[in-house]
Amino acid sequence: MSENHGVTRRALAPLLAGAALATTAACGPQDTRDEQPTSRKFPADFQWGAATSAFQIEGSLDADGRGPSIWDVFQKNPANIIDHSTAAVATDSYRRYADDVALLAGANMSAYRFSISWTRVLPDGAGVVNDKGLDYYSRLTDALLEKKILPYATLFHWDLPQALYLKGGWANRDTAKRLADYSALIADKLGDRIKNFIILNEAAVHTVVGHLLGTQAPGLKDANLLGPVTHHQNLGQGMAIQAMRAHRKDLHIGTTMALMPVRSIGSWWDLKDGLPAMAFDQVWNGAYLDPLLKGSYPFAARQFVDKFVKDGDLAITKQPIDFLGVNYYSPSYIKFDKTNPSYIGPALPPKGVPLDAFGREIDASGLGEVLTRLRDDYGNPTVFITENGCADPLSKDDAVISDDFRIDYLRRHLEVVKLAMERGSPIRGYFVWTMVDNWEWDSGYTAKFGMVAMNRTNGARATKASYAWMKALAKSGVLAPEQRTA
Ligand code: GCO
Repeated sequence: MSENHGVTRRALAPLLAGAALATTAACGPQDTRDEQPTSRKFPADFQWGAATSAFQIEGSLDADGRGPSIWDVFQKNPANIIDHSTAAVATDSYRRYADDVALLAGANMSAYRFSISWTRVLPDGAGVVNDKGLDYYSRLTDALLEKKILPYATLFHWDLPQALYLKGGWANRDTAKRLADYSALIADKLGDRIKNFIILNEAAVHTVVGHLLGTQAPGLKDANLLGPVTHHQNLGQGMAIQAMRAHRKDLHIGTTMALMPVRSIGSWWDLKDGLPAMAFDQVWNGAYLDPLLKGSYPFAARQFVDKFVKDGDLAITKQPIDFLGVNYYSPSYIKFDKTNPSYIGPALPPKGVPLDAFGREIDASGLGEVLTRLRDDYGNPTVFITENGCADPLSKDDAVISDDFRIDYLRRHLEVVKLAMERGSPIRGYFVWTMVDNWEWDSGYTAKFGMVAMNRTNGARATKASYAWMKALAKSGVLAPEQRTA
């Protein structure tokens, strides 16, 4: 299997640019020196954490009454997953969650972002509640709190109940209501101890990669779904926030987006490439930011969502949130493409921009761009960086334990975070993606994003260099400057 296969099979539309993406091995380094923050000390109450999602770590897919999700079905077809693996075991976290908590505590983490599997709790997506599934999250929560680690629970990280998919999935407006009911149930059952909730994870990825490119579940390639799937996720999110607040007043509710600065490959005055880039920005970023924070859709998104927006919907999508979760990996480059009906084509980044093993450009300045935009154009919401990280080289079977490239990547992005804070962005925490190498969706086990490696034969965990680095950082709150080896 070629490295490029990994890139092209993977999520983000702008990265589908072809062979040249397979050129570099790991996550750095970048030659240009970025602007540095004045102080390298983060506030004492800044949250340091790691992020995961249920389907990527839990395994035990049939245990204790869990129902099937669209990912259960999708992964059963080996052709859908690069290494033909399944998530049947993953990091075995359903059984080994105590190990995960010990690793978090060992790294001085004060927060943990995980997701709740909708079908563990509601096997059919609605209706009968599976207490054993709820119990798992209750045990995990207690174990975290005992170690003084704050739980941040994501409610929907792409694993839609198959029963709801069979009724139309996100193309069906009713799914929005189902999300709200499920969210209210979680607020009711777990809101006494979990106070921080993230409604959606990266709705843009789920829309585009799951329903247009078809390389993630549910594996559809239907441009007609862009409108309903986008809008019904936004609507469901608004309804879920309202429903949770109606159940409990003491929750901090946010949502997580995959925000990417979109860059035209042309000069700033070159509309030929600039207009497709602006349109893509509105489809990828604006179509989720605007309905939540402004109560509207940007022009390009309106072309496909308008048909599905009913009177009053935008008053529901616009909800006050306690924080916005930002997942950042890379910027995207766009050019005019006459072969694509939308004229939006992925482009290669300028020469010299390094790529990580996953084919993503390593460019921390893009995170700064996103944070500035939230500050200046979106009312400066409280932000948590809910994901950031990079993969070990894909070609290696074993994890890289001396992962200096990851330390370098994390440090560069944290410098940007600190600089943004000094310039007025209220950023309250940072979650590394991820703690233990896990099952990376259609890339299976080939992409390893963890600070901890896992032996897939016996489940044993081995910490990488980045783990020790994060441990020191979370303890001191001081971001060490780059260590240059002579
Ligand atoms: C995403 C998801 C994660 C991924 C991570 C690494 O951003 O795709 O939230 O589930 O595993 O981003 O690709």
